[in-house]
Amino acid sequence: MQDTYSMIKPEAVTAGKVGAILGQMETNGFRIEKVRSLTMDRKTAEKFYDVHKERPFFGELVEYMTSGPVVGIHLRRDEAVSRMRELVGATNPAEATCGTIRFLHGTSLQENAVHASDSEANAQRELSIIFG
Ligand code: FUP
Repeated sequence: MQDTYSMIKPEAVTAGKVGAILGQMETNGFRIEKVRSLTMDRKTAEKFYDVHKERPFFGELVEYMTSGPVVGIHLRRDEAVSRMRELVGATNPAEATCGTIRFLHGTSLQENAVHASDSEANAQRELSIIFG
């Protein structure tokens, strides 16, 4: 069994997609270990996306991710990290495979419905930022 972290982003929470997205994760074999609803402050969002701090979209990304409530999810299954990345789909919803979470619920490159950890080390790092 492997742990991963996912986060439902503000536009999907506001649009009432939380239940559908959690359901899709459970249907795909993930066990939900913890769920936390929160609004990230600037410091937390900057730490969370530290890897992108030199990228041109960093400021907008932090602005967006602190604009409303998010839902942080600690999930578990075999090969959780790679399987969640598959279920989430490409970063840009317009390029995401049919049936993926971003295909179904994302609205733009920035407002792409969910985050999913891209490695086991990042999953542990992100879980500790959000769940302590
Ligand atoms: P992903 O791992 O698929 O979430 O994508 P990245 O780590 O590359 O990017 C993190 C987030 O930054 C994306 F979810 C959306 C946002 N982003 C932009 O807003 N503009 C870009 O050009 C690239 C990413």
